[in-house]
Amino acid sequence: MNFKKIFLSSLAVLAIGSTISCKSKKEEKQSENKKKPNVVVIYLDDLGYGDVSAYGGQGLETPNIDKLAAGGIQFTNGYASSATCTPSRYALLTGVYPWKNKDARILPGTAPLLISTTQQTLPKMFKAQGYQTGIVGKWHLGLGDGHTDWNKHISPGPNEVGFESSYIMAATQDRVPTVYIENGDVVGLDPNDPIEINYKENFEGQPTGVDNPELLKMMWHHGHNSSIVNGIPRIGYMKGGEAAKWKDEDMADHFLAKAKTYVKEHKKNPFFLYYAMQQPHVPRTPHSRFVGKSGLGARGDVILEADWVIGEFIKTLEEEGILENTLIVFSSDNGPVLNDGYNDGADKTLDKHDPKGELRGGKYSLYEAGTRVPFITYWKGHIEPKVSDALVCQMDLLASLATLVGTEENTTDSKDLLDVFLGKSDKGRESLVIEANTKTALRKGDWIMIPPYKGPKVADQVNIELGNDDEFQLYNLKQDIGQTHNLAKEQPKVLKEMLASFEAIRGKNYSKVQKLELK
Ligand code: NG6
Ligand code: CA
Repeated sequence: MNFKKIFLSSLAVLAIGSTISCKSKKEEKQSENKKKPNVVVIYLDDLGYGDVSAYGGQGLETPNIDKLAAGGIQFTNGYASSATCTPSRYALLTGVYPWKNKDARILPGTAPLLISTTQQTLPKMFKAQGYQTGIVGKWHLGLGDGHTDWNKHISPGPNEVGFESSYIMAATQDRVPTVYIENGDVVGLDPNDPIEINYKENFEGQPTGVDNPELLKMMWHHGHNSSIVNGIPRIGYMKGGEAAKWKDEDMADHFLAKAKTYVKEHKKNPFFLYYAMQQPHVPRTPHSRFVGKSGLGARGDVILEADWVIGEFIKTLEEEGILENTLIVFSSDNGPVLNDGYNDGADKTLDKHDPKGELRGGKYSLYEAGTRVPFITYWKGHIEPKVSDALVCQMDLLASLATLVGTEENTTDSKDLLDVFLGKSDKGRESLVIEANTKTALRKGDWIMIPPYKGPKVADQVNIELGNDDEFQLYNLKQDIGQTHNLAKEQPKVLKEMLASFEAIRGKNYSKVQKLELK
């Protein structure tokens, strides 16, 4: 026997063997990955607790959202972290309380990226587990370093905080720049017509909402009187970029087409898609198919449009054969507002419809309607449908979805409530600090405590009760969902305990700064 020969041939066998086992391991991993559910977060903008018929909303039918509610877990105590957009989106994507970041406030279109590129995020968590990650829709978390040249590649942005593909509007529909941005580049930009943006002063000779009311198809009520795009006056000044400007009435169809394409192109392997729709935020610009459909004016019409879009999107998941392997989370970034700066008749055409439902307040408010929003988890064939009164927050999705995809997140603020989101438990959070314009309040059990805050009781222009009061406010939400009876004086012991729990989360220093003291 030639030992050398035997040695070499056994080496060859070993080598072939290890290639085979390597390959099969890879295949194993791939097939394991195939079984992992896709996750889609459908996130509306300013949709109220009473805007969805499944939530008791009157005078408006939202059949497609209702289907999600009827076939999934419909949360009645589901919260955005905040009563405005930017902080809520920050909490959703980072799992961190937004009041821990002093810049997490409504951002202008020129603001720098609010999320640090070193911070953990929902899409980064998914990506690390082999997921494909994408965003379609509203961003409003800042872009670049704050000195963005919109004619060059814009970075950092969603692609630098975990989204492998992004198709977004930078801020809001009422703020410039009014263009779509795909993976950091303005879509359809003509280099001979560069975009200039300024939030302080106008560009010479450019018409504005204040000076040129004759050019407007939608009249402004407060703010929103700078540059005019498509006959709609906006917040901020913009010059150039004509070919790239979006058509407001087509935005819903446009984003829907992008979301559908994303699903079709990524369905072979697990994906996380954040679909951030623009409705019913101002300016409310329903496609002509929906104009007049609700009988409640433009706000009702864009809610019907959004509901239709959701139906179409779910149809796509079904047609592509992945609905049963997709967990859908549906929610809204903050509560409702009627007149948010345009005379679009939203406050005149309500009939029986009350966007805040039985709740008090609205967008911008520390009362319930500011942050308590429609919140649904739906996973066909995997979730036993029910209504859950567990206390949950969008901020909890990071820790919870990490568990879903087989990893663990070391988080303080984001709680792992996967069992609650999948309907296996009703044990939600013990407590939650909610936020409105950097002011905070504590929800714990059935109670909510709103510390005394200076400021107007009712926001001037939008006509919404903000929650400011000279006294502590304490409500039992189980008995008094409309927050009509302040129990702070009748229940001093509960109030004391609530303040202690609040301070345990917010820190004693906050109380000191706010001069929160029990008499
Ligand atoms: C406010 C705007 C409001 C809306 C909001 C942001 C004015 C007077 N009001 O400053 O119209 O754009 O910001 O809404 O400009 S959010 O849902 O994105 O937080
Ligand atoms: Ca919003």
